[in-house]
Amino acid sequence: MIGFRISAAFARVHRGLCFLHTKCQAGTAAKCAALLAAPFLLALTACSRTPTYSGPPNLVLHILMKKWAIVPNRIEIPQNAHVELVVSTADVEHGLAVPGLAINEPVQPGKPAVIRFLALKPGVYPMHCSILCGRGHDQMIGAIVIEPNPAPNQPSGR
Ligand SMILES: [Cu+2]
Repeated sequence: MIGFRISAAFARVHRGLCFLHTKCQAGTAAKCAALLAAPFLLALTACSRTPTYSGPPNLVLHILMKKWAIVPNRIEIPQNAHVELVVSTADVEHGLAVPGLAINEPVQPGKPAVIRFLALKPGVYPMHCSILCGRGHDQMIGAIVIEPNPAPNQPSGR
């Protein structure tokens, strides 16, 4: 009886929390626990933060968002730069999203967004507009490229 009550309560909690599917068919407690854990694991991975720094930036870059482009659409940054992006819009509200750097900032007309991050890991990080702004919204794409620093002992030139 107690077991039944616990499992009924567990099922109620599970139904309340499980948003991965509409009709939960989890039959066993183990399956149910796995389903309950999934949203928390997703939440943990979604919580990755933009690496940041203290003090003044050593690289300030201006980005203009407009119907329907991000200007410039390719931004090259040396590894370990203390970056400040000043993002403005020429027309309506847009949003600058760089998922690989955990950046997603709305940009409102007349109010540039200031985004600071530490360019830690070399790579190509696609960026796009994250606020539906009209028919050309999908064209608002680009990339931030973090260039690896040469090894300190590497000879430069020929
Ligand atoms: Cu948009």
